[in-house]
Amino acid sequence: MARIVKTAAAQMGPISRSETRKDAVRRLLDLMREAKARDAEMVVFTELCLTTFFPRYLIEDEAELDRYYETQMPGPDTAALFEASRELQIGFYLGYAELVVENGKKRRFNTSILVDRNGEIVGKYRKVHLPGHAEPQPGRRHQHLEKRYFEPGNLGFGVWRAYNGVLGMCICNDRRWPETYRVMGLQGVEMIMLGYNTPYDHTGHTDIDSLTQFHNHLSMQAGAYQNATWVVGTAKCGVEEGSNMVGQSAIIAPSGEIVAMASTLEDEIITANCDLDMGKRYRETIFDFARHREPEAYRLIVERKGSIPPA
Ligand code: CDV
Repeated sequence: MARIVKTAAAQMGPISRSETRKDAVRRLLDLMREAKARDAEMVVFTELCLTTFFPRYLIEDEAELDRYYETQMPGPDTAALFEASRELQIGFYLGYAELVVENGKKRRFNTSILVDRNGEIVGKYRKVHLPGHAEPQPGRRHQHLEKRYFEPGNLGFGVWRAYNGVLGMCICNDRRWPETYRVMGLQGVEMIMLGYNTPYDHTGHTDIDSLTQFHNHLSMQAGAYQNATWVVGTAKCGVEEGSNMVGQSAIIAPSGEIVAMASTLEDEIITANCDLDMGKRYRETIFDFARHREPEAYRLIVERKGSIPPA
């Protein structure tokens, strides 16, 4: 029997700094209902989708900073999403800032969860590749202080048996790193879900920044093709508190082809019928990892330190 998962990517337009959690959840619920109306069984929300992208600010007051984080999931404001999931029988991926207290110490992560069609959390991921800086950078119009507000994820790149397949998660900057996809690819992943907040001015080098859209799709399409997996990438986009962020949310097949793409910079649902068996043709031929990968050769090269001839 074909394993088709009708999947939605729920792109979000900007969330202003004054918008409350309840406001954001209301928008997510609208998107979820629209996804359901289009027969989707899973909806992929974006990174940090409950608040504005707060790492652009230097926030020195701890109580103020804490307000951007969830200390429980579901919590009082997010419970409605889980209830709607159960009621509508639609699952979701959700990105949020997570605050946990361990041994009396606050720990902060940029986190995503995978929820099944009964509103149960089946997987959790914490962002590994944190971009930006720990200290504000002089001369920048917008800061990017993820290294200040989060620690690198400590859960690895797991995969989960769900939706009749093998699913994985990552978050935003992770999508630019081949290791992200490959670690999940080696575990047989069939669909990777991710959310992103990508400002156009992220490097400060105009020649690189002008390629932001190209690099967005390049990373996800390459990751999909080279690991024979679906990739569902969902943006928070548009001009958020003066920061201009890329949209182009996309559903990408294991061929590397984009099969659905957002056309606005606002809240928008796109959908595709994702056949989880599609990656098989690639995994059994060009990307048959067991037959064609050469891990011993990779190890020798990485371990041969100092082997670069002097200039
Ligand atoms: N939120 C992110 O991780 N954004 C990064 C930008 C800063 C480079 C991204 O990779 O899109």
